[in-house]
Amino acid sequence: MSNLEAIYNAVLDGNAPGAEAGVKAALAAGAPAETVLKDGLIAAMAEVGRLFEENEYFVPEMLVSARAMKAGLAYLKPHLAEGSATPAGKVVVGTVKGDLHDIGKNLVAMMLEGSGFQVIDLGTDVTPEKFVNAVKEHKPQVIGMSALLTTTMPSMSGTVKALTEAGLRGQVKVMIGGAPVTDAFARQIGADGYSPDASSAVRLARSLVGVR
Ligand code: B1M
Repeated sequence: MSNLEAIYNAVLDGNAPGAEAGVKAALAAGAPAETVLKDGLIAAMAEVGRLFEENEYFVPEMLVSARAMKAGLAYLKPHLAEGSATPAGKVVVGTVKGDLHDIGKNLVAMMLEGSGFQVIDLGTDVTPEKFVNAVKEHKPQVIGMSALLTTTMPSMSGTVKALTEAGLRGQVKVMIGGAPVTDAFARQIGADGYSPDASSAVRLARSLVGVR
């Protein structure tokens, strides 16, 4: 079994030490961090989602798989950082109100930090008011919202409205992402951009703050 298969199986089995050991072994064998992420960890979570849809996995299985993914991700974090000497800007990130999914958001935060952004992570279940208060307090150039549930996507629109009502919309760019989110939805709610994954989120944030 290859190291990537070992990572994939460990995440599917909810085996956190196995996922971490697999990531360690794959990196030691020379696999690029991006490959370990995409073909090992992310591929496994996609399969977990499929199994959940097919009623083969239930919430407890999803939860232990998520823990295993996080264990692998924690070890991978320093290897994903692209590193940049110039501070690129400040970004406030969070998963929107009612939504507890944080793996993708954490990945985006990690990649942003790695490319030189200062990241203020508000965590999960973040209300529009909390985003507004964070903009007042931290004065970021960008806020980044993540949603994994179709039912929580409207909270992104709520946050854009709350920023407008607070007179802050002109001071901060808004970027959004998450599996059910689309470019069309971003345009519909008046966000400044959407990205489908963590690498493109970094490119988007850099373009929003005018850093090449
Ligand atoms: Co949930 N869940 N879940 N879940 N879960 C999904 C999202 C689901 C699609 C599964 C399915 O049915 N196939 C489904 C949503 C259906 C829908 O809305 N249409 C679902 C459901 C239904 C639920 C519950 C309602 C289940 C229940 O209780 N009956 C419940 C809701 C809880 C809540 O949030 N209130 C629930 C709970 C959970 C767990 C807690 C068990 C766990 C989350 C643990 C955690 O995050 N700490 C969980 C998991 C793990 C999943 C799946 C299997 C995996 C999500 C994940 O981590 N993917 C997911 C199925 C799936 O997505 N295939 C599913 C890996 C991650 C790297 O990808 O998050 O997409 P992703 O992030 C990507 C991009 O989207 C993008 O970049 C990331 C990296 O490339 N991105 C951004 C994300 N945010 C971005 C922000 C940006 C830019 C890009 O800019 C700011």
